[in-house]
Amino acid sequence: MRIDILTVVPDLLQSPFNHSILQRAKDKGLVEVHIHNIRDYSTDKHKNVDDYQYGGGAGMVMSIQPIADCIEKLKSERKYDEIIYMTPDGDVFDQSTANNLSRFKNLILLCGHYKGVDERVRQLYITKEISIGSYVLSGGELAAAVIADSIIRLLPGVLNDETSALTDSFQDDLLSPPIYTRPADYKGHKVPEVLLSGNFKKIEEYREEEAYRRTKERRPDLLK
Ligand code: 6GU
Repeated sequence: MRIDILTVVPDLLQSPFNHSILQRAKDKGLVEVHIHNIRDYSTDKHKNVDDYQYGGGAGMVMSIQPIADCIEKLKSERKYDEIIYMTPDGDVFDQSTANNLSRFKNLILLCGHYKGVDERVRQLYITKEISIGSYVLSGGELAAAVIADSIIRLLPGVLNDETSALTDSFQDDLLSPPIYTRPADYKGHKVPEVLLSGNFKKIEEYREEEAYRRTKERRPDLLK
């Protein structure tokens, strides 16, 4: 998979992709992440990327020209499955969207900044709009990192234990059960006996029950 991220703050996106699982995915050649600085595409003599809003009002609007030129260049090089605009008024992101996007080959993520992009960018280029929740971020960059992470970890071969993405919270609409590692007794706080029993049927039952209990308590909305 190839992910192209368009931003006016490329520095914000360097670090997330150079660690841990995402770094390993890149090293294994399973994903390429390309960060593009929208400012590099500005034909304005001051390399401006934003301007005042027509009709008046506070806040700057990202101009169409540099974004359009960047997207046109990318589109001339390969076919994109989705061109996604990161915006608080988009569809709220969830695991099923992550699953769907992980099947694609080429994605563009456009990060909004300031008041957002000129509406014509959305009309002409954007095929999908995503929000990561009902709160406002300073820009779409952290949201783009969130969705890229959730997609990349689903690509076959990225996780060590191939089944481990399948047992994630949300993957079957349930939260994960509690987990423990050594020691079995920490200052009198003990690991549940069943997990030490070696009885795999009992262990599976315990985990299912606990996953259900936790979901009912914390996220009853997932059970509907
Ligand atoms: Cl995608 N962008 C911004 N700026 N704020 C958000 C968001 C995106 N999702 C939730 N809040």
